[in-house]
Amino acid sequence: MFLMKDIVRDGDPVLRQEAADVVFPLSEEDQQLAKDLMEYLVVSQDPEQCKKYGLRAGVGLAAPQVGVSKKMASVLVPAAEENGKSPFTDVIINPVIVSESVQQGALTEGEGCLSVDKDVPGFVPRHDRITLRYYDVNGEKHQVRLKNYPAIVCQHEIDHLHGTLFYDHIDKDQPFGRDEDTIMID
Ligand code: UDB
Ligand code: ZN
Repeated sequence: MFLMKDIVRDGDPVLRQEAADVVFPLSEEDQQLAKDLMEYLVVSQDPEQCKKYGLRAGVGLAAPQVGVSKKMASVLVPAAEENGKSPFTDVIINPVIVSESVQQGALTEGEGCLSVDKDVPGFVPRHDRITLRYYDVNGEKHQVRLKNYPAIVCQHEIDHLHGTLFYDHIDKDQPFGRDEDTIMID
């Protein structure tokens, strides 16, 4: 099981690398990685276990964040955040955003990251809606349409697979500046 000590922090070059495609069928090692990435989220979202293991409650975790430069990430959006409409939970492998809305969206609270210990205030403009194509652990291909919070989480995780961190998107001169038509998502 992953603990905070296993999570790679900003400054480690692995977080800036382009991750490699995952090969199917998954090796034993990659299967275990998929399980562990999801387990971290499940355990960390349980208040008791979160405290017991000293975790930060996570909604997504990408393989490079545990030092593995492969295109794999787990996403677990808790029910309350799903907005009732586009729930999303899976381990996403070799994900590609095949289309995206012109409409931008940003989290009201800004973003943080399990790999970034400091607070970086500011809006992180992203696409409000995306069509995501990915493979699951069984090698099955999925194509899903996501919006609002689940779409933001997936874009954050996919960024990790390309060496991008959330604060790269924050306007340095006007961190809380935004286009008139950017939707705010809580
Ligand atoms: C997070 N957690 O996991 F709505 F149970 C953030 C951290 C950086 C604050 C730990 C988070 O948003 N927690 C959360 C939210 C809920 C319900 C809940 C926990 N990430 C994931 C990450 O760093 N992945 O690489 C940061 C998010 C910011 C926007 C999307 C991902
Ligand atoms: Zn992150």
